[in-house]
Amino acid sequence: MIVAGPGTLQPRLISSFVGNCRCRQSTQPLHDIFRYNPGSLTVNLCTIIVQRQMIKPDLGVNLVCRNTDELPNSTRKRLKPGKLSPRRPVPDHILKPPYVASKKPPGITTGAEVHDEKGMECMRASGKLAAQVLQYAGTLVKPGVTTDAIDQEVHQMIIDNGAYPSPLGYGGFPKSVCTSVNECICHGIPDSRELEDGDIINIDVTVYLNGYHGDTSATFFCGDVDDEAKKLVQVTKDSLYKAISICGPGVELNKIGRIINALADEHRYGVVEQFVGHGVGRLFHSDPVILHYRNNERGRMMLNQTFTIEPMLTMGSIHPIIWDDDWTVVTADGSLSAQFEHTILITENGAEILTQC
Ligand SMILES: [Co+2]
Repeated sequence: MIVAGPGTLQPRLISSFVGNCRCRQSTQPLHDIFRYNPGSLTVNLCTIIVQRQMIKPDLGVNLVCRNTDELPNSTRKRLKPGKLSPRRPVPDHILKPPYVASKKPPGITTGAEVHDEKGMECMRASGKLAAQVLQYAGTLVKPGVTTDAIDQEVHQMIIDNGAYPSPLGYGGFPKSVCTSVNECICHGIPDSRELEDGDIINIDVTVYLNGYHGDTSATFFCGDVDDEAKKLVQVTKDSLYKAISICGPGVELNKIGRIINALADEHRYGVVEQFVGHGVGRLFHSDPVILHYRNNERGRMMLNQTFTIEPMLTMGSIHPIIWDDDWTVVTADGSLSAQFEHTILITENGAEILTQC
């Protein structure tokens, strides 16, 4: 298949699940930090690929875990890791993506996901299931509920529907869903932490059904959430829908980042740069890279193509710090972060949101 998109992932691919690498605060341009280097690459779940050597030397400067519990101007406590439950089994009859059995980190493929009729139907089915699971997961969000309990329910519902929870075993990710609470930007691992009144939590669901991934996330309120946090969540959601509204065949991909960044600017929110949207379909992560911030990257949307848009907006710092678990990404200053995500299909008339109930 000939692909005209931003075409190649080189030299700076990013995708939406990272791991085994550390992010850092930097004054360097993003492209320097995230230059793609096949030799030094470790890919993980959802959002980046980084050149590890460039990242590691700064580890000592930017604390991976901070000692201070309190956050400035807030009664909220910093997020801390909880305990993980054992890995949940998946029945033999469920079709598993190839990366599950492989010991190697998942690779990145440079082809766009452009589908024939059958492929589009499969994408609609996996997108719909992902949306249903996400909607159900949202009903579980209440004070006192652990993120592990949400993982348990999500895992069971996906399996009951004959699908595989895509994050489980992707690059070593230990759970079936990502739960990112408060200052967690993305890739939070479900654990023993109980949700608290006033928390916000992003739940990111990806299912693998009949050989196709559907990927979606939303940020939910736990109990009584303050107005500032509510507004961040609403603007983040609005930015996703605004971006989707301009999509269509031949449209430049960089319009997505421009429209999201413009809305964030209006409200003085930050746009996280290191984690991006991605092609999705037969592969969990592929071309194109979808940048959510203002950029001039080349590449256009193609008819019958599927990819995600998944902006992460913050109230303060956009700099990510990754915990020792190699997954959990939090804002450097502990400020809140919200995210919404849909898988979309480029149609003749624009874009169809596949991850809708
Ligand atoms: Co994604």
